[in-house]
Amino acid sequence: MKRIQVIDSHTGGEPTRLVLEGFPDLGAGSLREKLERLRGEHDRWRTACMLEPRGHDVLVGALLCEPETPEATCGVIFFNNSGYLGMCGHGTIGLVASLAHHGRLAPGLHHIDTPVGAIEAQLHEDGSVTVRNVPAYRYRRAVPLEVPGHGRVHGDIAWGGNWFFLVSDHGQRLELDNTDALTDFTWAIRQALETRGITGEDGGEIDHIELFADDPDADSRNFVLCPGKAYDRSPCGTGTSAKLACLAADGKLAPGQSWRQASITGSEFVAHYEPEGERIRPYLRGRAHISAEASLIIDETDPFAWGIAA
Ligand code: PYC
Repeated sequence: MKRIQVIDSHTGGEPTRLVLEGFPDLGAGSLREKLERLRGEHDRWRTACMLEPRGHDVLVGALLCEPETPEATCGVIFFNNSGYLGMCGHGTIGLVASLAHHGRLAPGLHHIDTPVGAIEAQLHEDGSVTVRNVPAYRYRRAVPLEVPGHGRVHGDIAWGGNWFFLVSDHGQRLELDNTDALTDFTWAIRQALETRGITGEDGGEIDHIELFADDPDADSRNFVLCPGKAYDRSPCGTGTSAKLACLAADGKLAPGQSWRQASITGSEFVAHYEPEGERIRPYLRGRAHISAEASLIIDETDPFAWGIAA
């Protein structure tokens, strides 16, 4: 029997499973190198935690790692049902809330290393967390895309810690009772991007699709399709960062000005940015709640010990 110690939380409805102990030793080196070792040599540990019967499509995993830099409290590698994420905003908020719940972290400022760079997280006295994300930028503006069965849309390509295609002229209804149609539509966009070879800078795969609409209570509402085809129940921290980069590039949001980004479920992040050379530095504030402390058990005689793979 193998045991994996986890804490489950959700940030604005989007779940995070923090792995505290039980994964194989990933050896020395940078978090990028450790991620590649996990992907190349030990990926079944991800699938055991993320896929059914222990996990599900919506879940994001966060593997707690040793810090890479001296000032950091910890390092983290994010993953989900389909693979690995560069950064994860809601997951960072979940990580901080879970470590605080476990008595490992107190209110204050914490440096955290990720495979795509160092970030900071401020745990506030009220339990909310402000994430200072990696720098974000818009790579291309209003890229036309013919989506089979749906017609032409235009999207910005932006980096917020993952690559996003951000679409406003979609004609879709962004409501919780319409998520099947939104999933089909955004999946068709993702496939069309792939078919046409449209990527982020340096060929980075655009694996998150983000739709926007007006919201009566916030500055905007989004629907974000994640790489494994589940939609984000939170406003998506990296997606909100990508949105801030586009707003900044269009001169529609000033540095320091608040942006309230609502999700399709009605949860919210409050965000702002600071200019940083050609890029912007996004800040996102949100709140996570703990939902479970558990040991996942991997019984080698279980035919689905390492998850039900598609
Ligand atoms: O909050 O950055 C985020 C995120 C990425 C995928 C799911 N959530």
